[in-house]
Amino acid sequence: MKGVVTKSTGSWYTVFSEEKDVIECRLKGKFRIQGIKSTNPVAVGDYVLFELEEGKNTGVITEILDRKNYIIRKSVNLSKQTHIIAANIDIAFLIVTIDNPPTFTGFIDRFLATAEAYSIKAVLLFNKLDTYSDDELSKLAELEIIYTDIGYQCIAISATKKIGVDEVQALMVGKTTMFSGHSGVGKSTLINAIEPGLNLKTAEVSKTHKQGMHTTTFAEMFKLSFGGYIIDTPGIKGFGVVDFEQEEITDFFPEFFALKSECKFNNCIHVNEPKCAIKKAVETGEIAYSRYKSYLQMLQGEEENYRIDIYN
Ligand SMILES: Nc1nc2c(ncn2[C@@H]2O[C@H](COP(=O)(O)OP(=O)(O)OP(=O)(O)O)[C@@H](O)[C@H]2O)c(=O)[nH]1
Ligand SMILES: [Mg+2]
Ligand SMILES: [Zn+2]
Repeated sequence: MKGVVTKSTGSWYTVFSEEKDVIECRLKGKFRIQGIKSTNPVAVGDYVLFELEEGKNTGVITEILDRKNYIIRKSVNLSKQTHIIAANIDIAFLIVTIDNPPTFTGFIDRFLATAEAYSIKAVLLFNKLDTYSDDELSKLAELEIIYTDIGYQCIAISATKKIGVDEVQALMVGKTTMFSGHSGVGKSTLINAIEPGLNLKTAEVSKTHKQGMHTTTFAEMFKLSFGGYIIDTPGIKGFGVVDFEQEEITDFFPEFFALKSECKFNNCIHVNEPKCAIKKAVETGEIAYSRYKSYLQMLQGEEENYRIDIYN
């Protein structure tokens, strides 16, 4: 039987199938997927083949079908292990809040670069619009210009006041989409606004630390009544990128990629080389300085420190 993994909690996988509706499955033996060393061989969104276990209400996953794509990150803790966030996604929405909690450009750019690397369409949602001060509104406008200019759709929304939610929903119809972002940005709240029947657990952001409470603890995929699936994910602290080659990082920044043929050296990494079109574009303001800074950090393999404000 064929099904799709909607949730994974350690050794058990919840699989949704036409024949059986929902069934809890385990993995058969040892599973290894070529080329990926990850903590989870099977991810939410994976299509799998499974067999029923005799005399039980459970199943055994025997095969993972080819993935259209997947998005992976390196945990920023000591283990350095990689984790597949989700597979077979049509759009990865990154939910950003300017404050409460703050989402900085280093984090946004790592997420976008990773989506580029794995050929996944990414859209930025700026949530909690109802709470923005004038300063925050101008920061929002600045970010919207930066990201729209380089080809990313940006939507300013309020999940609680239902501003812009219809526009997000329209993009989700008939697709498998994913909400990602720091804890407390409103991923689960937005899903509740779009599909109220799901009634997902949400929690207030800590007032003293401006951080979310890590309310959602496992990625989970839900079927949408208007067609399609949404994957809610647990808040992520940092987004460690997975071993990119220095030279290929340019290709994951679309506005760099568009200019790189104008660099004097075709293996230019845009740091110390003369006649570098990217550095020149940063000087003239054609490329945003925050993007260049994120690029340099990724080049140096630095883990982003998401508490440092790098809007400027
Ligand atoms: N004012 C305002 N509050 C919002 C909005 N969206 C979400 N919130 C609040 O933000 C808090 C966190 O929301 P959650 O939906 O739990 O956030 P999450 O991204 O799912 O967080 P994790 O599950 O911890 O990753 C809750 O108190 C929500 O009510 C919004 O548009 N405006
Ligand atoms: Mg949540
Ligand atoms: Zn260059």
